[in-house]
Amino acid sequence: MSIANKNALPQVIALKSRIENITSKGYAFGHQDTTSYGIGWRNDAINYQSDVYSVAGDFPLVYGFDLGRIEHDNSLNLDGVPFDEMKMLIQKAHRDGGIITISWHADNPVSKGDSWDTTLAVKQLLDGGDYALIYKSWIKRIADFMLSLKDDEGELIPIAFRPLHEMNGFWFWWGNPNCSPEEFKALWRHTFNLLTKDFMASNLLFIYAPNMIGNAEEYLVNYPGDEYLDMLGLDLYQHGSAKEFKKDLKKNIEVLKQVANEKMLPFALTEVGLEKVEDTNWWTTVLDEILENSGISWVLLWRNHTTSHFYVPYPNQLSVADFIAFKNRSHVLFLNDVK
Ligand code: BMA
Repeated sequence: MSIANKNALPQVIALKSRIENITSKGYAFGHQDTTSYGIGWRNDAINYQSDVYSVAGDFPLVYGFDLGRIEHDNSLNLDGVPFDEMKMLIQKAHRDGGIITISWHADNPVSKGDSWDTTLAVKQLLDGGDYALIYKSWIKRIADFMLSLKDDEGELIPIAFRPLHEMNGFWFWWGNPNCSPEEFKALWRHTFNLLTKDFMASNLLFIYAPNMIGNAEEYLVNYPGDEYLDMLGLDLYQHGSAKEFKKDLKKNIEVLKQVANEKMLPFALTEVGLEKVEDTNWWTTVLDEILENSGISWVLLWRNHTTSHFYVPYPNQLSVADFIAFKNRSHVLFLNDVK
């Protein structure tokens, strides 16, 4: 078993093998910000909850969090989650046996706009660039947070980190029209080196995760090299019909699997969903129909923000019954399935 960071801790190696072994039983269910907030509630440090738990009586096996705005040393992330609370929720999820994955919707270091501010930036963040020192200080804050994530014995919690995601999309400043593939690769390697060498963040697995692609060649356009990552991801949302989505999902998983087999890496659907889930049987007839036996390690559904922006059911939502049926399938793994 090899890890890109040669100084990675044993628990990171264990995490990678755990991620690989999940596929012998099925795939894990994941949800972004699941214990931070949901529809009509926010974590209050008294009641530990999740819409997934309210609806299905079990927690996800994969817990997604996001570090956007930690780069400014803010106390809240871009979606209003306090970082000190996030740390506690990560510790709790880890204590319970969950897998933690973290993304980073980084602000634009040049314009100081958000991730979606596509002011050209990437070249200036590399060594010698006008914003290299600023970027380095931002990565230091990422490393400091990662290195503060410790379990009850004081050991570092292993994290599956998914920075600079959806780089083949036009919407983020690190996305393809806003930097060339070569610049992107340089930024990824630079970020990896800063985290693992300069700042010694030894508890990270690195996930490379483009958005929807058409073939393996496209998937690899921004691929920074085998020595710089540990796992492959892919983000894909349903924007049109179920029929179209199923076709795309099937095709994208085939490509992901093909690349993963060649590179001998585990793979996951790192963001998936149908906003508002207005399809009563979406879980069993759309999602799991394609994911069963697909070889993915997990599927992560995006966050439950408001009644017009959510991806998993909350009590009385129209897909609740089907979500429970989905959860009860033996190959769909929630937290209690691994206890
Ligand atoms: C997007 C939306 C945004 C959010 C961002 C980071 O997909 O949910 O509202 O700020 O993810 O979580």
